[in-house]
Amino acid sequence: MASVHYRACNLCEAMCGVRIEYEGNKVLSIRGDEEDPFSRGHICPKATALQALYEDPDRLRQPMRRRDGQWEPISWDEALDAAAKGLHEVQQRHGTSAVGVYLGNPNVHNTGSLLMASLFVRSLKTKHRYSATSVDQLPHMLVAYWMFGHQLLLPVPDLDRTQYFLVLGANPIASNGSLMTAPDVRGRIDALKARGGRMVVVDPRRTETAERADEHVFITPGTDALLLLALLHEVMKSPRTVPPFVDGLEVITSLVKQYPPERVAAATGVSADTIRRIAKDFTAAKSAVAYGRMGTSVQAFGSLCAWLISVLNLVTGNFDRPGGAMFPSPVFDPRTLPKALSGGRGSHGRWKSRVRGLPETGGELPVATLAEDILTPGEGRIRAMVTLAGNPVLSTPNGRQLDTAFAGLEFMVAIDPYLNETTRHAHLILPPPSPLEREHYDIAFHLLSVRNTTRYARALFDKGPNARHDWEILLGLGKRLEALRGLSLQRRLTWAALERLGPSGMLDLGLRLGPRGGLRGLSLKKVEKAVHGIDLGPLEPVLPGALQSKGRRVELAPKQLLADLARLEATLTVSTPPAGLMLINRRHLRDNNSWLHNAPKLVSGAPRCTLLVHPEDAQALGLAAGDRARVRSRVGEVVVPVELTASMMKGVVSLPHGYGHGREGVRLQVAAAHAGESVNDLTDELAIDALSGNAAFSAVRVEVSRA
Ligand SMILES: Nc1nc2c(c(=O)[nH]1)N[C@H]1C(S)=C(S)[C@@H](COP(=O)(O)OP(=O)(O)OC[C@H]3O[C@@H](n4cnc5c(=O)[nH]c(N)nc54)[C@H](O)[C@@H]3O)O[C@H]1N2
Ligand SMILES: Nc1nc2c(c(=O)[nH]1)N[C@H]1C(S)=C(S)[C@@H](COP(=O)(O)OP(=O)(O)OC[C@H]3O[C@@H](n4cnc5c(=O)[nH]c(N)nc54)[C@H](O)[C@@H]3O)O[C@H]1N2
Ligand code: SF4
Ligand SMILES: [Mo]
Repeated sequence: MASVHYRACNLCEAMCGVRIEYEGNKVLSIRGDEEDPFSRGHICPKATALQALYEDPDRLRQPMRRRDGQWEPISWDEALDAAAKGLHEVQQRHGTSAVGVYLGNPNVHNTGSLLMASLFVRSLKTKHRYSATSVDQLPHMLVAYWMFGHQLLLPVPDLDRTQYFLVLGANPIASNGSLMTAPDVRGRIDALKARGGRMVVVDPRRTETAERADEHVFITPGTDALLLLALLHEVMKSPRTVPPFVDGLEVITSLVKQYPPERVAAATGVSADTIRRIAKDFTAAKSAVAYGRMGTSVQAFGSLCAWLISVLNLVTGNFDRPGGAMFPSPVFDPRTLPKALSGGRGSHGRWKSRVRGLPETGGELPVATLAEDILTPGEGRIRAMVTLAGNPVLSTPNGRQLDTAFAGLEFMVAIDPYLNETTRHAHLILPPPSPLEREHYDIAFHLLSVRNTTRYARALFDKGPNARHDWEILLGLGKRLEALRGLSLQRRLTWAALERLGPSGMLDLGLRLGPRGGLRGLSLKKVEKAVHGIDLGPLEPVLPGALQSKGRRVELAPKQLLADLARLEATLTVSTPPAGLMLINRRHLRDNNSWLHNAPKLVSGAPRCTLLVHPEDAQALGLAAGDRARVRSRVGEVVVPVELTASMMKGVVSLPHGYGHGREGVRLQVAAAHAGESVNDLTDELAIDALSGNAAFSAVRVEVSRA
């Protein structure tokens, strides 16, 4: 007899409700949950990967050890003991910071990891901590820390109520939204238009999102901060008022005087008239919100962009009010967890990377420095690595260099269900079960959601006795590592208590102690009973109470950001632009970073790892559709098929991110047949947002020729 299970899909940030029909231990179908008040039945093609991941014969189901180039299955106890011992020995030989750790994106989609990974990372006692944050949203977090006093106070566009949606460098129709949890983003954009609202997309490519907008504006990659300053110049021609808890308006008022639209038009490729018109429409709209994502985050001025976007929303009165940028109020709020579990309010510059001297942010170093911190001889060098749900060989700049670095490590442990481009370098792989075999609560994305909701589901399938969840692996390793150093009774009790409590115990506590907790309030049981999730209403104003800064004030003009403007200013005085084309990246609805290419349904159809080139650029290069092009950057080269399209801005070419599965030794049969090339074999580890250290993937200079 078939049964039905409801949960939220955890494969991207949208939190769509899914309805899974199953019989015994078999999935029969996966559909959208029509009764989910938030996602209203919407899902995307990736939801089927929940089944594909569960069934994938390539997914590892037992710990693996590499010996003399051969992989052999071993028991969990053996594996955890060997992993802890290997790490401990490297630390004894070379010091605690000789072990580095990298946390990848799926951690943020994994309830147990989100709750327990910090504890494990702390137990490593290393300063060499890295994560996918520094190839992603790091500038937003740093700016939030400086402006609002907490790295997780991230403003979210109130998509369902805004009348003017200005999108810079995001493609939510393909990505399903980021730092903006909004299931069925397409339907929500249609609703915006149906209520007479307007959407303007600023992007060097006319994307799927731009196609649906009222207006698309091409922009030269990496110049959004200039555009934002010019928009502010126009907006601030009339006097602006800000709430009494906001400091720094005078600084902004005088700063933006230097950026009339004419001054930035040539650099940005956006005409002064267009800038003036957007500024006028933005201020005239009943409500408006500017929203910037990957295109503005992973570029040389990522922090300036994140800052100026919030400034624009703030000075136009579109902050913390319906239709503007708002802060969600999650019922389980990770910001209220003890620092050991959550990472705290934020930090910057407490220590520096060993080789390039880049500052730490939020306790992490920029991953663009990881390879050099492994490869450069000398004191404090990294000799061993732990990767947790990450594939940095494909996802961080100059991936080939990291490939080489990992290959030379004394010891490496990967916590990952696949033998892929990164984990092939490990000595031990510790694989967790697939998403359907674990409970799920979105700890991160309720913080970023366009509506307040809550939802929890238990595991659909029993993981079986011979499997360990991520959190069990993390606690198992942390405990063993500390035991090798001589564990105090108190620490032993702490680990044991956490093992007993588990993620569900922690969730229950957090819900009960949270804003909707209390005697008759929410508990995990109550949330679980509401199988389609609970709608808690639209976002509500929370300022100044929610601010975590001294005196609960917003700093409109943080000194670090003001100082960084000199770097931007310098780009305006360059007389001759460098030669070559500018490379940007893209996402496709059926990709998910580097790791869902082993799901057959998601890779079917025409090959997607192509170089998009404007027809006029192609002609000048002697390239025709279907040709193969050699693309060369400072760090490497790839050969890829060419696709001609006028959707590209002239002078700009685009490759998807997340391909490159042709490397030797990966065990991903389907992906290997759709290998493609890795865009990060071209991106440059020296190209960063100098302020945050975030990777600058946009505007990489490349030479393109016929292969
Ligand atoms: N050039 C370029 N580079 C980019 C980007 C870009 O746009 N352009 N985007 C960047 C962005 S936004 C991100 S987030 C990063 C992603 O970078 P990463 O997080 O390093 O890479 P992913 O491709 O997400 O790989 C995830 C890994 O986690 C494993 N995994 C999946 N689920 C689980 C789980 O539940 N537990 C465990 N233990 N492992 C799991 C997968 O098998 C895979 O090995 O890439 C970045 N890199
Ligand atoms: N289908 C699918 N969905 C995903 C993912 C996936 O890999 N596939 N990954 C998930 C992850 S981890 C994340 S972080 C999100 C990312 O979500 P988004 O940020 O929405 O995704 P991207 O497609 O990277 O959008 C970036 C856009 O910026 C543009 N761009 C590039 N350079 C510039 C520039 O300098 N200025 C401006 N204005 N635009 C520029 C690009 O052309 C692109 O359209 O997506 C998530 N969802
Ligand atoms: S949009 Fe995201 S959450 Fe929704 S079904 Fe697709 S992958 Fe899952
Ligand atoms: Mo990401």
